[in-house]
Amino acid sequence: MKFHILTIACLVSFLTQAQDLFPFQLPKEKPAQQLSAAMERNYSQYLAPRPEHNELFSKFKYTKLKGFDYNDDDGTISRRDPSKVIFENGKYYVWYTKRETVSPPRGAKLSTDVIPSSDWDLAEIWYATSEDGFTWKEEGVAIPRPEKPNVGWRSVSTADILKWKGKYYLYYQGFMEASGKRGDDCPVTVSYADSPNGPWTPTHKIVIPNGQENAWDQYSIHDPYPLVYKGKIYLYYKSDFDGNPNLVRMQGLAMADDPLGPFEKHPLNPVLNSGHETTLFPFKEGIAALAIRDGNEHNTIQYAKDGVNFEIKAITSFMPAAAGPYVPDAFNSNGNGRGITWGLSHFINVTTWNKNHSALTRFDCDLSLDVNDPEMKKTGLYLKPDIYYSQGLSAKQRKRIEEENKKLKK
Ligand code: AAL
Repeated sequence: MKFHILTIACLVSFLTQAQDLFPFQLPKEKPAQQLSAAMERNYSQYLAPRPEHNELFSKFKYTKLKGFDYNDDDGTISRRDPSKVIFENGKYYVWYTKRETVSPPRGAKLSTDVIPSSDWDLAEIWYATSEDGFTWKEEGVAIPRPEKPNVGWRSVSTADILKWKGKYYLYYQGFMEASGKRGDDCPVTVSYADSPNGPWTPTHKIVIPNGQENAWDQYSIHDPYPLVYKGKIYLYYKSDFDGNPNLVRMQGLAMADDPLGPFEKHPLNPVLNSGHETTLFPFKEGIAALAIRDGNEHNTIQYAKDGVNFEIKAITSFMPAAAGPYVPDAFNSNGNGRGITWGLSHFINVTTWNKNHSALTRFDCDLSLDVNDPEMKKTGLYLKPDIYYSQGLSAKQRKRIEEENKKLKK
């Protein structure tokens, strides 16, 4: 009898355990069984349990653009920080920082009225148009540097575009001293026009001011990025703070009912704890964001149902720097954001430091609810060993390792 009871008990425990084993086929929905923390979040945190079905996961593919000349990469011409791409008058438009100077950047100490301190010093906002997004025609300057002492007299850079009630607004960083003299300090100003071809009227006013003393954004307001959301202008921006060498970069939100302000900063700022430049787009009823480098959550794609409280929805790699996507519904998503599939971004390390300049590039991805491109949903990156070795140990690190070896042998 004892023997029988034992067998039955073993059988029952075996059957219950068997029931709880995680199935061979990955269930689409969270299975009703106890899960490890990793499996729990695989179902609760991401839009789908596998990246192929996760609408906010994508890899990124890059294509060299045609139509931009860089003076044989001698560092005297730079193009960087593209705006969102918009489609108007039968073609795509983009705005970007263009520096054309007598020399490459030489750092704050060596900078003069004509020698730039940084890649975005002594710059202007230019624009280009394209029929297909691959070949671009540089059309000319949209925002020149204004006369001293107007906002941006030293440099205007890093623009982004808003279309609101039939008018166009360019928001951009306005420097009043060479970047690097004291951090990368600047506020944001705005110009407006009746057509994307201009002419642009500068307001000469600070529209997104620096934060008050001791606030995270007291010195810099970077990368203004306007979207229309819930009938309002939601302008995301980045600030760098905590002073060198602890510099940290996070992103905040300022909202307005009128493009010329007043903009009210969100009380919960910063709303993204990671990312360098700002790249966001309406997605379903909320807003999605690319958090590229910097911060604990670098290399993630995030989503906030309310445009404010962002959560990680995908982890990826090789993200586009300073991306300006083509966001067809940037200004009219009406709570049904469709996502993005391409845009322009920049490479800042095209050459060596003494010929430093940046170049615009095209990126493609599938972060769209309307496109299903399985090639963009593969997580692997097949990089040649050279790429790894080019990011290899520094001389200082080699020295540390030598010391460690020596210690062992003593
Ligand atoms: C960029 C942006 C801002 C910074 C500098 C130029 O990538 O974050 O624009 O000021 O670097």
